[in-house]
Amino acid sequence: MIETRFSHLLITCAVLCGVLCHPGRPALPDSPEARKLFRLAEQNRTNDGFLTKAEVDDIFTDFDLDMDGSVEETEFLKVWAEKHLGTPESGRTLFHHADTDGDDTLSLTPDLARVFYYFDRNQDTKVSQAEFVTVWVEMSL
Ligand SMILES: [Ca+2]
Ligand SMILES: [Ca+2]
Ligand SMILES: [Ca+2]
Repeated sequence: MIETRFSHLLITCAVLCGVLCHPGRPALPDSPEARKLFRLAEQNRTNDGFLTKAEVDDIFTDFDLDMDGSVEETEFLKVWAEKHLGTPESGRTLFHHADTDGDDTLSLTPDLARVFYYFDRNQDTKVSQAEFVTVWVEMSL
């Protein structure tokens, strides 16, 4: 009886360790926030299950609060918090990964063009939910 309980405890520990020790490395990266964002953005123009470049640009426009054509870190983190997209740390990390030319602002060119190219793993000019979530999680780590 005690031995059974002990082995249950061991299994529970092993499962917990597996989850806790590799929080960023599940077999398939997943993020409920990214999936929610994808679903909302994906339907913005064509409700076809894929994000087009125009739909990705619309996400950018959502973040550009003062509509000056570029997204500063403060704008990004404000919208990030409003949309409940995750911790401020992961928001900051994602922002700086998306800022591909390192000038501390996100712009349509070159940043968003490069980000879209990066999202579109199989180069079919549209982004599936799996592609979006995978790259989103990679960029926020
Ligand atoms: Ca779409
Ligand atoms: Ca702006
Ligand atoms: Ca930039």
